Amino acid sequence: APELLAVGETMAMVAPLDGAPLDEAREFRMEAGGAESNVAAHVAALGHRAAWFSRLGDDPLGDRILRQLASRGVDVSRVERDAAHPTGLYVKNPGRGVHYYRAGSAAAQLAAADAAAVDLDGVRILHVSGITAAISATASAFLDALVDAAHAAGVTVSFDVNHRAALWPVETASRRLAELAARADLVFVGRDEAETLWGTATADEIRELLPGPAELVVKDGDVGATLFDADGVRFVPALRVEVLEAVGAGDAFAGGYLAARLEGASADERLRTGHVRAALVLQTTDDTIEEIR
Ligand code: KDG
Repeated sequence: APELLAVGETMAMVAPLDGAPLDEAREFRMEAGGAESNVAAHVAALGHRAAWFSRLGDDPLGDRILRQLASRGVDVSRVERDAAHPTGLYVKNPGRGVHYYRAGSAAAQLAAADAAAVDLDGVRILHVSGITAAISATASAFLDALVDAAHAAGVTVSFDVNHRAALWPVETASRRLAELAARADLVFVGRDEAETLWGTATADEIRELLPGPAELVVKDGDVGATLFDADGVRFVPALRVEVLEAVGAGDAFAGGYLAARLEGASADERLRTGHVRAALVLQTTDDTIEEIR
């Protein structure tokens, strides 16, 4: 069984090769892009058994994602295919954000009843994110059912808030993401993201808002990350790096943290491993780091 199972939509990500704006770029690359599968890839790269579950279209983009994730060491054997709905797509416009083509995707069709088919046997950590709650009403219900199933099975639930402003209004996200975070055992959230969602300014204020999770990790960009757990509060500063592109750095941090956690590492070591993985991704235009592995 995998030590970590990550669940959530992965799309085909298209990005201009040379960082040129989308309306001018002439050459592109296409990689598997999904916050949760990125986490699985980092955990696998650090030597752990990591699997990813979602649903892909029964189309060439789906085939390509499966092949790319497998080549990053992720177990994709549980992934489902949907012949009636396509694999989602997203396109990066360097320096200006991303464009999603994911409405009606295969992953958005996941529904509460599908959670029962997700095999949690032997899994130590289930990693999910707020993106799944945002992509469709049925996927949101699937996420609730999956979290319930994990709790019932004694599997640790790791939740990255991952607010994506392009997917839903902030008022909706604010309420829903706080509720999901409160039900997780381990929560990752950005300080900025929390400010946008909940108006909290500091890590302490976020902990006051989310006293429930046994582990709460507040990431404050290039400043550092703070862990709140039963032993108290730990802060570890980020590494100083030249930032090329930040997409995927949060996933890298979570992957590093979770891999160290699987090893029983200390709080400081978990935070440090998160920073090291994030630093690798910050120095590339990839969402993950297959070439640095
Ligand atoms: O964290 C990186 C993700 O944002 C990216 O891979 C795409 O999963 C994605 C999303 O929904 O934004």
